[in-house]
Amino acid sequence: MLNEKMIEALNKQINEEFYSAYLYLSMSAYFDSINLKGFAHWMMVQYKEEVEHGMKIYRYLQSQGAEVKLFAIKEPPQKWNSPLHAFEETLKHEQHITECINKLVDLAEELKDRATFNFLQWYIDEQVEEEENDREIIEKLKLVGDNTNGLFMIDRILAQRQ
Ligand code: OFO
Repeated sequence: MLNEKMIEALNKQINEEFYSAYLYLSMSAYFDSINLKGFAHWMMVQYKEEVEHGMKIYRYLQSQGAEVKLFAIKEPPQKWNSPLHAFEETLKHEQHITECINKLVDLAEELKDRATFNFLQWYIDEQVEEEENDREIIEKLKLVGDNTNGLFMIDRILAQRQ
């Protein structure tokens, strides 16, 4: 049985994950509007992953007999100054999510909640991977700068994301 504090924190994290999904769906629409279909595809895959991150917590709460509570999802931005700007914002957002996960792990430790501590390890690894992916794309975007051919080359690479 989970502690009330942990149930509340996990329900808040579901909201964080669904906001992440909403943010990346908005970015997908933005990239589509500037004809960068590969970028739009990459963000659409990311959107789906974030929904799954939220649903994993949703199912975990249910498996522990705890109540799932869904809160209002805040409105994401709709425009960015450039693809580089969008990815810099993505990395910033993921760093914020990493902090949220770290706080959840701290709480699990404080409460000696071993099941949740164990459950959260997947998210720790996932955050390392997500931040690394964002940093790689940022580096590529910085390398090509204003070069349109370079940008379309990255677009073709991002189109391949499964
Ligand atoms: Fe982007 O990892 Fe969940 O939020």
